[in-house]
Amino acid sequence: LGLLGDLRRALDAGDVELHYQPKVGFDGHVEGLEALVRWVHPERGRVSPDEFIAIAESSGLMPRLTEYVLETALAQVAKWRAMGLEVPVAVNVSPRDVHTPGFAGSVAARLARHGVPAGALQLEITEHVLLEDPQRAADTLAGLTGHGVKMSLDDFGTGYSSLVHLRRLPVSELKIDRSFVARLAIDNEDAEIVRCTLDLAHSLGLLVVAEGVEDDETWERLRDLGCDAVQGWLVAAAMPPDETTAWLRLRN
Ligand code: G
Ligand code: G
Ligand code: NA
Ligand code: MN
Repeated sequence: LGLLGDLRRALDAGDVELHYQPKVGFDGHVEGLEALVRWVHPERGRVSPDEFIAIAESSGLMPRLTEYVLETALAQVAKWRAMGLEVPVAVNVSPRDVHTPGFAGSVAARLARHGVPAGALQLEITEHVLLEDPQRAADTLAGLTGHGVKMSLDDFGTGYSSLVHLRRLPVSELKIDRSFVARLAIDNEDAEIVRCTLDLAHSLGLLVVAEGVEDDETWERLRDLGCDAVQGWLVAAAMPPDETTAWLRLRN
C-alpha cells in the first residue's frame, strides 16, 4: 500500500531507471530501442513493472510516470545523438496518457526542448486506447503522427485485434505478442497465427516486430516467414544506459 507513495517519491527523486532493449532486423541492423522502466525499492528490492505500472494506472500516477519516462528517454536519445549514435527509442504509453488533454502537444514540446527530431521517437500503444472515446484517441494519435512521431501497436494478438482497430490506428509498426512467438517453432497453430498476422500487417504496409525471441530456431522461422525485426533475449535483454551504449558501439 505504501508502494504508491514510494513510487511517487522515487519519480520525484529520479530513482526510477530506464533500461533499453534493442529491436533488430534479420541482417543485424538495429531498428530501435524500447525503453523499459526499472525500479529498485529501497527495502523491497526490485519491483516488477507489471506491479507498479498497474498501481500507477489505477491511482492516476500514470501521466507522471510517462512524463518521467519520456523526459529520461529523450535526454538519453540526445546524449546518444551527440555521440554519433542515431538510434530511435520507443516509449510505452498507456491509454490514460493518450486521453490526457494536450498529450500530443506536450510530446512535441518535449522533443523540441531536447533538440530531438520527432522521427527518433516511437510510442508503443495497445488497442486499449480505443476502448474509451476512440475518436478522441484517434485525434490525439493523428496529432502525434502529424508531428512526425512514429506509432507502434504493442502486444498484438492479446486484445481484440480487430481489423477495424488496425484501420483506425495510425501505426507504422505492429509487435506480435511474445505469447505467440514463444512456441512458434513447436506449435503449428501459433505458427499459423504469426503467419497470418504477418500477411495482414504487410498488406497494410506495416513493419512487424516479433517479441520474445529466445532461440535460433524461432529466429529462423520468423526470418523465413518474412518478419521484419525481432526483439528478445536471443539478441539482448533490456540493458542499463551505459551497457546499451557499449552494445550500440559494438554494432556500429
Ligand atoms: O520491463 P518488462 O519487460 O518487465 O515489462 C513489463 C511490462 O511493463 C510490459 O507490459 C511493458 O510494456 C510495461 N512497461 C515497461 N516500461 C513501461 C513504461 O515506461 N510505461 C508503460 N506504460 N509500461 C511499461
Ligand atoms: O508488454 P511489453 O511487450 O512492452 O513487454 C515486454 C516485456 O517482455 C518486458 O517485461 C521484457 O523484459 C520482456 N521480454 C523481452 N524479451 C523477452 C524474451 O525474450 N523472453 C521473455 N520471456 N520476456 C522478454
Ligand atoms: Na512495449
Ligand atoms: Mn509488447
